[in-house]
Amino acid sequence: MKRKWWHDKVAYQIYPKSFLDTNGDGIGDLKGIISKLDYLKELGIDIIWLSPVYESPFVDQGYDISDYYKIAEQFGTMDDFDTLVAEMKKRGMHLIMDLVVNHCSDKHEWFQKALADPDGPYAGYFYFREGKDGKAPSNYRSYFGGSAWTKVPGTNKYYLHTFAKEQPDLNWENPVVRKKIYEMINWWFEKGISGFRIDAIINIKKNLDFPSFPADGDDGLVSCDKMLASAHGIGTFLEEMKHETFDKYDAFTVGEVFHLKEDELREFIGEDGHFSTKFDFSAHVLSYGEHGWYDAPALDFNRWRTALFDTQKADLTVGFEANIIENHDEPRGATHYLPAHARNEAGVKMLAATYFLLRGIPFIYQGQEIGMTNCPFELEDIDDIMTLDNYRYAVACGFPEEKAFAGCARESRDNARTPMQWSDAENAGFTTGKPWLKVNPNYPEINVARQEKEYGSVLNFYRRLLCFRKSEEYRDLLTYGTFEPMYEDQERIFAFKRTLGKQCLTVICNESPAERFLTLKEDYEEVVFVNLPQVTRIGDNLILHPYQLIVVETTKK
Ligand code: ISL
Ligand code: CA
Repeated sequence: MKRKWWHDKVAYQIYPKSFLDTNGDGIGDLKGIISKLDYLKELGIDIIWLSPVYESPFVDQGYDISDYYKIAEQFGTMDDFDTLVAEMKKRGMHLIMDLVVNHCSDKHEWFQKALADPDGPYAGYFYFREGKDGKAPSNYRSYFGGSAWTKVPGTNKYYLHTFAKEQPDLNWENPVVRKKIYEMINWWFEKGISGFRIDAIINIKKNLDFPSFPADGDDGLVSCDKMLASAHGIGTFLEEMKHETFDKYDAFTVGEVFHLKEDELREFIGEDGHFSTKFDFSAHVLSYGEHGWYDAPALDFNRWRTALFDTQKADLTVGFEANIIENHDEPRGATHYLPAHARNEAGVKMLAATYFLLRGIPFIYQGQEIGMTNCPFELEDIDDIMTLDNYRYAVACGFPEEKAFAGCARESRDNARTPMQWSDAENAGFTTGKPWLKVNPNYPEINVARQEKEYGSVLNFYRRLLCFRKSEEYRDLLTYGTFEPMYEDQERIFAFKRTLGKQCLTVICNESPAERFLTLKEDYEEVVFVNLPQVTRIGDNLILHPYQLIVVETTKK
């Protein structure tokens, strides 16, 4: 495998609105990020993924862009951005931006011009289609609820939006649109960034017949996923984009790719794939409810382990996946992936190690490194458009309000978006003003300042874990080593082996609340990494304490 500069790197996602506010307006900003670069460097971060900072009406928190060439004034100025890039360069860090080009904001100049002249050239930047029998062209439900078609005022035409109505989908079939997108991408590269995380990218290829499908809900609509699944030929767009942009800059690109067909893996993340890597969402999708978030199933250990292991096995000869525990669209991993009995410091550390010693590029989401948890919300605390939609849908389906809300709150994207907990000062040290979103009330216990001082804190564990991953001794093994599941017959044991040449590490985690006795299948050299100080070994047997993680150097028996 050709070695790439990003293979052994560790990334960190910043959700700028919630990271750190420096001017008291309750909204995080670029200056806040700049002031914490040393903190991130010390944590062991090489790459920062910045969620959107472009000008936006913030209907979907910046994922609705009204000007791709401007920084949102809430976040600062283009000078601040240039300073951020320069300060990161100084520290040997790389910045990747969020590329949101499936759709833009309805306030974008292109869409405004399209509305002003629905038969003119700008209408061709979007999907404007005639209605049928006084109704929308087809029966798609958007991801954020309701029809994916909204009427163009004063006409019989509708425009397509797979997300909110304020996020019209861009017409990738139009070569002028593609050219403008590539120009914009290259403009950002010229500013010194190293790549992109690429939003909702599977959505760019539509089935241009826009057929209706049998309804999958009481609303008579069907998820727009159904139409997207019937579209073919996305690879042509992705290859063109890569050729016109990423290839020229040796960029690192991460696709937000859901629902990949099995035979497409190599095409997407193989050596000459469309992207450097893509996120592994196999664990996340286990919680999709049949009707939305309110009937999301509880996490099942065996399904979770199998999902992650299957990805690892499929990837081995193909490429690298980006491993995440959580992101800005998901509940907090410390709550979501751990059973109630393991929601403690040892459990959080164990979870980190299960992911970060896998093969792939680790991505940490802000606050994960201190074990931030889901937040106790009331309905009026919720900001997120998707949570509110899931709640309304659940109530419309006849679920009692309280139960509907409890289900949606558990899965809410706002869990990840509460302000970063820096200290036990008011508002967790995030702002001196009124935070834009509720601060998790557990900030006096869970915060950076406190964990800096405690040797055994989650934060210090993350630092040690990243050091271990990047140590001279194990870096190559943990980057390029093969993956093999271990002890799969053992309930609630998550274990795997990484091997490179003669070197072998076996990672063993006890997810159960009880002590476990494990007879090692291999010759045991030494324990090289742990989350609990005490390791009990009797001959070839290990006694695993609840939530214990042990990494042993082993040799084949
Ligand atoms: O959030 C999801 C699952 O939890 C997805 O359905 C998500 O909406 C989808 O993956 C696309 O997400 C991305 O694009 C959206 C934006 O709201 C998300 O924040 C972003 O990550 C629209 O731009
Ligand atoms: Ca601010």
